[in-house]
Amino acid sequence: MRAISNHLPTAELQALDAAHHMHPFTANGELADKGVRVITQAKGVTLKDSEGNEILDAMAGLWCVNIGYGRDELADVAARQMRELPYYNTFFQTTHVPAIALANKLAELAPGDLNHVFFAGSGSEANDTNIRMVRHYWAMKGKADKSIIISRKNAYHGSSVGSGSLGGMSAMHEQGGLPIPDVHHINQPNWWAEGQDMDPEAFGLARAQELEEAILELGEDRVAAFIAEPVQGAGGVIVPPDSYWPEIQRICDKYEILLIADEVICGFGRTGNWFGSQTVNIRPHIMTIAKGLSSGYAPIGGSIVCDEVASVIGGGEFNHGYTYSGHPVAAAVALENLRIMEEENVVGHVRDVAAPYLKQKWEELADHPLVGEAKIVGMMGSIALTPDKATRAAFAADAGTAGYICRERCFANNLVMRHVGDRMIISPPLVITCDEIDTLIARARKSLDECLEALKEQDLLKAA
Ligand code: PXG
Repeated sequence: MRAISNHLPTAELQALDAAHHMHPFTANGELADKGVRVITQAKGVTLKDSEGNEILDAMAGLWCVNIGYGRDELADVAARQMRELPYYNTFFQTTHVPAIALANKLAELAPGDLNHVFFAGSGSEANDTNIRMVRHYWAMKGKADKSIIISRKNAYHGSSVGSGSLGGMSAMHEQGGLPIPDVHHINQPNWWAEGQDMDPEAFGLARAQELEEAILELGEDRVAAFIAEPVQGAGGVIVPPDSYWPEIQRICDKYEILLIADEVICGFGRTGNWFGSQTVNIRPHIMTIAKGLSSGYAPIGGSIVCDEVASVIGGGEFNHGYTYSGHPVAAAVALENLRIMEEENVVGHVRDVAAPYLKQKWEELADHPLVGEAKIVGMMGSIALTPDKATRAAFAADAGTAGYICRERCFANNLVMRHVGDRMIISPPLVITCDEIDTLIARARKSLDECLEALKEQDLLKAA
């Protein structure tokens, strides 16, 4: 077989991809007809494709390349670690230096008494760990009936059987027999889509109080934990009203429910603090981490666990773990990523420079005729497309029709901005400069203009 490389013509790479590669969350037949985009290289915030296009990646890959592409330090550390100790496990009373060092570093960075780390290979695996860990915790305390985990509709916690069950994506639950038993979903704090004529703060409070209602209905002695993203990411960057999180914290405290903050997107600087929990001011017992932990350079995730839960779990054998828990190469890469973030004060850059500048420019997009609200926390933002701002109307066409048109215009204008239904979302690398933010906004605005024209031409600018 001929070597497959960047040098093959795009059409040939597309045909080979279509023949043998099954893509995640993709209608593979349709994609094969359309032709997949082949990304060949990347540097800073810019991707290059096989046609030579230079594309500003306003999604940081899949919300993960926080320090930007092309950092040689990470490549060097990975090569060094592979030579020294490419693999060893952390089962059977063994450990290695990268896992020791990374666990110590995470305990130092994490707030409060979140001092213990259980490693996984991804966010999905880490949330599977969390399901078993919180249930086992209560069983160890003699309360085995406390096994229900409350989550939220439209949450994303991963794609494995367990984490996909925690998530509240109905399209995922429709396939493969999800959810597993003893997972309960309450409504999300999405004021734009679901707040009707309520004031946002009153709505935020009402949605938080659904947690209390659920606990009372299910029985306090049955509920183990509540899991949520500080700011929902894959659900469309849904920023909760300020009233939401203090009420959730109050309810978790009152009923002794473990609080799991899924920091897979919000963690490692995305919201302007090391963790989203600090931004929304909550005190989780467990934080799920992945993505920005290694800036996506190596697959690694984990659970950062508080003293109390770790001590109870440590009272016996926890029959759980992954071949790649604390993988030495991934751990070494993550450590180097965190070292760079500290040395270059990436979180400070977000807080003091990039996020305030992006916020100003992003919120100006709300002037656009197609844009209802523009929401942003740190470096994760969303805009709601609407045919009628005054009534916050949805489009008459199927949800996602307008969003898809907009996304296609973005790609044509060399910008990766995603759509979730008819919300457009961004989550750029944290190291993005103000000049690059200007480029991002200019391309977004041009794409919105073109999307508006296309919607008019296709007679789609109609309210439901
Ligand atoms: N929790 C959260 C909050 C996530 O965003 C996961 C867990 C699962 O992590 P892994 O590493 O198993 O993928 C995620 C992942 C999207 C998209 O379309 C988002 C994610 C993954 C894939 C697609 O926005 N987030």
